[in-house]
Amino acid sequence: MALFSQIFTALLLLLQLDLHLFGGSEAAAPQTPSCSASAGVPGTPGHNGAPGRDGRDGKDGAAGPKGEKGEPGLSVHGHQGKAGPAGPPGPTGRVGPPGPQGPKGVPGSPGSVSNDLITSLQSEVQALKARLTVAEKILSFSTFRKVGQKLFLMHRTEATFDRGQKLCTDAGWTLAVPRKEAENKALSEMIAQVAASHAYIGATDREKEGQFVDVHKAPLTFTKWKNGEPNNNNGSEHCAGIYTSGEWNDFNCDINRKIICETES
Ligand SMILES: [Ca+2]
Ligand SMILES: [Ca+2]
Repeated sequence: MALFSQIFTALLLLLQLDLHLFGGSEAAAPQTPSCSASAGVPGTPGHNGAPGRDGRDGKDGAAGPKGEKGEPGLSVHGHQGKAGPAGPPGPTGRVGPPGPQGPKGVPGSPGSVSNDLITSLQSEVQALKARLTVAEKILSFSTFRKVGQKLFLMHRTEATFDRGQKLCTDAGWTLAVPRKEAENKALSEMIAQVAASHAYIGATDREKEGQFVDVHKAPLTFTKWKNGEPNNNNGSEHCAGIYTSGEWNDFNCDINRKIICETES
């Protein structure tokens, strides 16, 4: 039995020593009260072990940001690829605002109008101008009467005997001279129609006092003098006139009075 206890104690010592050599930091095993021993000297730290083996691969990470668009690629022969087919036409756009006025063009070359055509056109223009002139003159007359083939026209303005004659001749007519009662009546009615009292007629005794002649210097074949006329009042009445009553009087030629012209229709 004593031998067994000594063996057991020796094993404990060996075990304790082994713990100090390989454990280091472990606390010393409790000693049996029956054995007394002093603490051993700490051993020197051991060397670092060899690196361990690589660990297993980690899980896939999140997708990174989208990269920038690259340059067009080149074909295998080093040339840029052909453009694709044209796409379908797009919708018609809105009508834009009018553009600015363009520069003035150069004058065109003279045409090749024949001389005959020019002459014809000039003739037509002259004819139209003549008709227009007559039309304008007709418009200057306020009223007219037709007796048989004779047409009487009263001018819108009053004038002296000489001025009145010119107004008539400018239109291609003459100062009216009634040749019969129907014509004399027509003139008196025209005077009344414009609310006038009298008008000149184409008869004068300027060349020989008391002998009245018409505008063609022919003796009068019809007269209707008022009683006591022509009286050549003050020695200055040489131009005949007619009242609304149809009666005649010799007047001063320089006074403005109604003017009636005549023409054959
Ligand atoms: Ca007279
Ligand atoms: Ca008189």
